[in-house]
Amino acid sequence: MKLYYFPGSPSPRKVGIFISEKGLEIPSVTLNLREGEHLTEEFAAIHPGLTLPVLELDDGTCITESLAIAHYLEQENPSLNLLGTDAKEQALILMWHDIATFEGYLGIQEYLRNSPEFGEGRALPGPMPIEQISALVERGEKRTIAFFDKVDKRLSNNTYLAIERYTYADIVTYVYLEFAQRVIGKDLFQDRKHLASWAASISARPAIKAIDG
Ligand SMILES: N[C@@H](CCC(=O)N[C@@H](CS)C(=O)NCC(=O)O)C(=O)O
Repeated sequence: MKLYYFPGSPSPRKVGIFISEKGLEIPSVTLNLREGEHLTEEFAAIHPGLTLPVLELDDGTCITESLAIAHYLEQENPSLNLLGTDAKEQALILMWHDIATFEGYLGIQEYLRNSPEFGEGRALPGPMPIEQISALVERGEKRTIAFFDKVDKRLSNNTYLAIERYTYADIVTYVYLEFAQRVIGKDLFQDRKHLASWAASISARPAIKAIDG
């Protein structure tokens, strides 16, 4: 088994934290997305969509999409359940995963990938050149802020996002929060005290400290 990975980008980082939480040792190949190390024919043969992460199994099967990789690893390594033990838990975790990804992550991506600093023709990942739309910068920021307002409200009477314990929904939302702070450069903790104390408890987790060194 081999993980194609880049620790500095949100989708691979979610899987990296998941693996660290489970205490798994999976050999990895780092491709620096910022340097374009994934934009090669060699990597296209592994994943024509040209995104990370990719989990290559020993039989050559390549699993892409971070949620699918997490699901596979959870089935194979059930200890420290992160994706729910029964139908209700699983549904709530997937529900918050989707809310976070569609409302949070996509908003941040709209902001980042349509900003003048981002390379032209790369407004969406993948092999096809997609031009930027500058109006999406402002819309992306609005979506992102609205998402973290929603999370702060949810955390005002819940310790964790989806259910009463730490799950993959917390991992993805924490990674998107770090990503938003870095990209949008606003203090998202100001006036969001529940988000701030939740983030402090997540960042103190040994599994996260372990991968951040
Ligand atoms: N749905 C995919 C998204 C994968 C994705 O977009 N990964 C980004 C990094 S966060 C990427 O590889 N981007 C390559 C590029 O921008 O060229 C997942 O969950 O893994």
